[in-house]
Amino acid sequence: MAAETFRLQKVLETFRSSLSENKEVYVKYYIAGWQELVTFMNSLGSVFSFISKDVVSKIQIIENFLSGENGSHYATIQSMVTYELENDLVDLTKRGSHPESGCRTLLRLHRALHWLELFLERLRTSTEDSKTSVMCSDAYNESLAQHHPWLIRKAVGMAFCALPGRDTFFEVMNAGDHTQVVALLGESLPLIAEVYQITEDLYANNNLLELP
Ligand code: 1PW
Repeated sequence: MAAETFRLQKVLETFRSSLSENKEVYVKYYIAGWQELVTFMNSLGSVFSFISKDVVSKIQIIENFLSGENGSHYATIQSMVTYELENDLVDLTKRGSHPESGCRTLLRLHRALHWLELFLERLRTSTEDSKTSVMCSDAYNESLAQHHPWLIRKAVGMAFCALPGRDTFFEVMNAGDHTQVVALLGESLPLIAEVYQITEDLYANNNLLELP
């Protein structure tokens, strides 16, 4: 169990802080947003631990870049992409001397953010008899699954089956009653979607969407 309690409000706040005035994405807050989501996954029980472990290790890789000697180049996703590309720090076609570049690591989180966005949108518009496992796997099949090999898809599918029900999800979000959670989701989702789209366009313009 996580020591810290999750609050949906904090996710909203970190993603809000991640957007600069000229629509660049601050890596520090993007990662902080993910950190919150890890706390969320951990509150859902141990079935999610293999998923959150991978996310945690990716957060760590990016944090190491941020606190390293070239950290200033990692201030925004935009500056990271420019810096890594200009300095040949990205394996573009197959994994070689830069297997864990900031660009490829963040791309994994970026793809997962799309899943999260689709899932939270389903949760927001769900009804009492909607099943979290179905919402989660529909969102997954529409997004992240295309990037995962069979074995991972199987394991992820199994984790979904063990998910708690809709009421527990709403409770874990820790943002008041159902109506309040739905309202907060309605406020958070456009922000998450905007951060996602900015990153998607940046990666697309630089041909980085298929980094190995
Ligand atoms: C209920 C809210 C949950 C939202 C969190 C979504 C996180 C999804 C992460 C799935 C991870 C499954 C296990 C790890 C798979 C890795 O192989 C994969 N990582 C991701 C984040 O997709 C790809 O990373 P890799 O192997 O290319 O380093």
